[in-house]
Amino acid sequence: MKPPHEQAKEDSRYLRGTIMEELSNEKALFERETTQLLKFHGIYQQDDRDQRVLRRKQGEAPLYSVMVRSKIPGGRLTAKQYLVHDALSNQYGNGTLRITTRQGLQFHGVLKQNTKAVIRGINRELGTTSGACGDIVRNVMGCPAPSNDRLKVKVYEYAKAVSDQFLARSQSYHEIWLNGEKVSKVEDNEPIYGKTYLPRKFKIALAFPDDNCVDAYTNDIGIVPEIKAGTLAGFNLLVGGGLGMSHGSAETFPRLADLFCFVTPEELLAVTKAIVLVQRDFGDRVSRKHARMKYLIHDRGLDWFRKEVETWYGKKLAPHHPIKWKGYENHLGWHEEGNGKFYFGISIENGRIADMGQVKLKTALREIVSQFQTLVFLMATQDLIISNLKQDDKNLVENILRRNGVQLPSELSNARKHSMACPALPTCGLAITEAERVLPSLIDEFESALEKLGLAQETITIRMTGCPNGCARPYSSEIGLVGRAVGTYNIYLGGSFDGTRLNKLFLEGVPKDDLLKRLTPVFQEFKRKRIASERFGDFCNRVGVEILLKVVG
Ligand code: SRM
Ligand code: SF4
Repeated sequence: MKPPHEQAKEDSRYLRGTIMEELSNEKALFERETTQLLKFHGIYQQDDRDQRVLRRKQGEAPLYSVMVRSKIPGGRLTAKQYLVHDALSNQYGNGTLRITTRQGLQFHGVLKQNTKAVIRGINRELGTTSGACGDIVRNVMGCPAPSNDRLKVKVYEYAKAVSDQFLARSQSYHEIWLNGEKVSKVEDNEPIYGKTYLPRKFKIALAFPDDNCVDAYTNDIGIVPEIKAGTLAGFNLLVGGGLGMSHGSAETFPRLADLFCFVTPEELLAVTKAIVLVQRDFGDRVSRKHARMKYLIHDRGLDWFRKEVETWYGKKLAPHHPIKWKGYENHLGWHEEGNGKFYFGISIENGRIADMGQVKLKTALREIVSQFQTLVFLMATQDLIISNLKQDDKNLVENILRRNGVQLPSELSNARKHSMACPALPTCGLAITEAERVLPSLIDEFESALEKLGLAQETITIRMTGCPNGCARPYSSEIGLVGRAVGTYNIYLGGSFDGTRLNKLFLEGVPKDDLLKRLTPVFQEFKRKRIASERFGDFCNRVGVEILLKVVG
């Protein structure tokens, strides 16, 4: 007998379930079984956790709404697509938009009865929410930096082809959200996924070796192009990355992907498909905590995995080539993109696009995108690029930002520009404690502490999450702050700046107000004992957490 979560997928008639019926009832919430299917359509049912306890005391039901996530391969949006998200978030959401750590865009606070209007609005501009969540291949990430470089354009086309290959083929999305009726007489079928889709979410990212801004090693598949003598020789593939874990459960852990094989451009689609099929057939469908491909590879070994992929692919795989990583770019500020055009990377604190007090970020972006009809590129660092601008536009763009109280990247500290937090409270149902709402003030404190030590120029990645699931990728940062209990965090140290090494647990259960106090001696030791221009993460890794613990006392 199948476990209930697998049986539910099988019985859902390719993700239909009773979504259509429930959309037309009066209830404020979807039924529990339906919420699992809704994820495949890009929707999460949530309730306002700030109000949960009070409402319970008053005998009222939780305040339900949904989060809707747009799936945006490579984070690329036309001006119209960006503006429709902006308008829909005002009309149907909580008035904010949130750039995700996988280059998606989220609406929070959408009432059940408005879900369809939001999804229709997105699709009208040729966007989609299908496959943004659920046990399926999620948004395929790629470096967002606009470029007219012939090879980069070509590589992007391959990334798009990989993304397209894994789109759901079922008509259920169209039926439920767009047409209300069957669009095709052809029987539904999912040639890659089958009726039960994948055992768990599946993530793919493409990164150039000179810029790991998408954190390729934290994905189920990382795709790394190899350019030789001005031509695209092929791609090195990484497999088995993933970050989610649970506190106190040693069988769950973050894992970086292994270098796996080298493929020619012609082989890329077939080999990535074979990898997904191996995970489909052998991934754990009983325990969802153990269902990601990283556990399959960890348990059975890379040699076993390779044989299975070769069986599906029908050929031997070529060994991988060495990759020389050169860092990661945050793409903030002005850059040339070719053909006399420029792009501008704008830092968005924790990805939240909102008008708050004097800072009218959302208004400013709307004005810029409408006036200059710029393309918009969302970054895996929760920031945003506007592109296709002329030299003469530069001052005008900066003036719009200034007029709306938005700081330019050059005016922000390194600590702020290199930090990320997940949404956590009040929307995330899994949050143990705060992240997005407390990181900005924590960064204020970090800024002044680093400045006092003469370390303000250091670029140190600081990432915070409200639980151990790892949505802001805290385990691949130099300082990871992971919610442990209400108001307390585990501190992780020693990851590399470019995301090619995981950090290690340093201290457990530190109250929020003590975080800086516990880290200051480490910063002081770094200042005293770093070698030449050694980075903070490399220093912590070289010295080791055991020695650093003695420093903290
Ligand atoms: Fe995540 C679940 C938000 C990137 C690992 N994640 C969730 C949910 C949907 C909570 C839930 O299941 O009820 C969060 C919704 C919160 C909210 O209110 O919006 C949530 N995850 C996010 C986002 C929005 C965080 C952000 O700051 O941007 C990111 C959306 C990306 C996107 O556009 O698709 C997001 N999540 C990630 C990443 C980072 C990445 O993929 O690069 C990870 C770690 C990498 C990985 O997958 O291993 C991540 N999220 C998880 C997990 C743990 C998965 C695991 O293997 O154990 C969960 C929980 C789960 O799946 O059961 C989760
Ligand atoms: Fe929610 Fe945890 Fe992800 Fe933060 S890390 S968004 S608290 S699931």
